[in-house]
Amino acid sequence: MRVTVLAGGVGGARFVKGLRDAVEDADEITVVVNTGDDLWLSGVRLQPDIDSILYALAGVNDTERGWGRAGESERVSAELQAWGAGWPWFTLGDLDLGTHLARTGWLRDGLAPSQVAERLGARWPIGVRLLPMTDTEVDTHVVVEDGTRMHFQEWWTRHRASLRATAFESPGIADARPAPGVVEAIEEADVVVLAPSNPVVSIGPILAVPGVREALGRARRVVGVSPIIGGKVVRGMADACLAAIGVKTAADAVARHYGRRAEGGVLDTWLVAEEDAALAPGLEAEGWDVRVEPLWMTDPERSATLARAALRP
Ligand code: GDP
Ligand code: FO1
Ligand code: CA
Repeated sequence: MRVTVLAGGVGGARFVKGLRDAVEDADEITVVVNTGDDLWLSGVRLQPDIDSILYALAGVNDTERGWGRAGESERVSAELQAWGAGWPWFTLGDLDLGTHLARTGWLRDGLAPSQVAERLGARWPIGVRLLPMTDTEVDTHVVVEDGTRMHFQEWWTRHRASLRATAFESPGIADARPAPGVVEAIEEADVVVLAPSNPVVSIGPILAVPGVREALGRARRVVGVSPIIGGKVVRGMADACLAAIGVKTAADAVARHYGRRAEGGVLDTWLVAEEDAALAPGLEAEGWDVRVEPLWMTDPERSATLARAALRP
């Protein structure tokens, strides 16, 4: 069974790990990853969501901190700080820097980000194919209350989403193209799954790449998993992001934000948590195929159970 997942970082990674356990032939999984979080810092290119998924699938991620490598050290970062280089609030771990140096070197050699992702994905037997959503640089920017514009990482990592966001922008996205293989992966999959990732800054940029929505329109079947459980985000800042675009932090509001394919949206089926079962009748009355499932990915077993639920016809 061919499965294509649209995903951000940690929520996406947990889901894809479960999916890899749930399907017999993991080689048939393609993950189209958000690149809106990407940035240039101290001369290297970072791709946080790609790296989060890569490290998690390889089992080398820092599960406590939620980003970067396990067993990390920060000697280079301390030197950068002493030089006054980079961002003092953004740590480039030594092991993680190895990834960024390799990536940046290959980019300098002329490889496209999608070719770089293929190389990065070949180091460990991760099983799945990782594809950046686009080879074009379309870093997400945030506009805050007083009109200031900043990189998403500054808003999130430096300010911890404490500055009220009024808009998320993806400069250059109108001219971006899906990376080679993205459209085919969506069109040829038996099922496309929107992972329980941040709807605004993880799934939003993927859907904003010209051609992706059209490809989803031609897909066999598109299933979405709610990242909101009981009116709350499980972790992260999706609530602050949703508020900025005028969407309530609720599983039914996120479904309506994505929309049904029958009405020009992107989804056929929407998975909500048991805690949100009361929201199902309202969506069903609007024609939605809603399924109530256990959505907590607190261990590999539960993640695999959720993945199986997403694949159920
Ligand atoms: P990020 O790029 O690292 O922020 O990760 P993603 O965008 O892929 O995922 C973040 C989203 O995952 C958040 O909105 C969380 O609510 C959601 N999430 C995290 N863990 C779980 C879980 O166990 N179940 C569900 N349903 N959503 C989760
Ligand atoms: N998050 C932090 O909260 N602090 C950091 O210093 C930090 C460094 C970092 C370096 C590389 C990388 O790939 C991710 C990093 N993150 C850090 C996580 C990242 O800022 C965000 O959580 C994600 O982009 C949101 O998906
Ligand atoms: Ca992200």
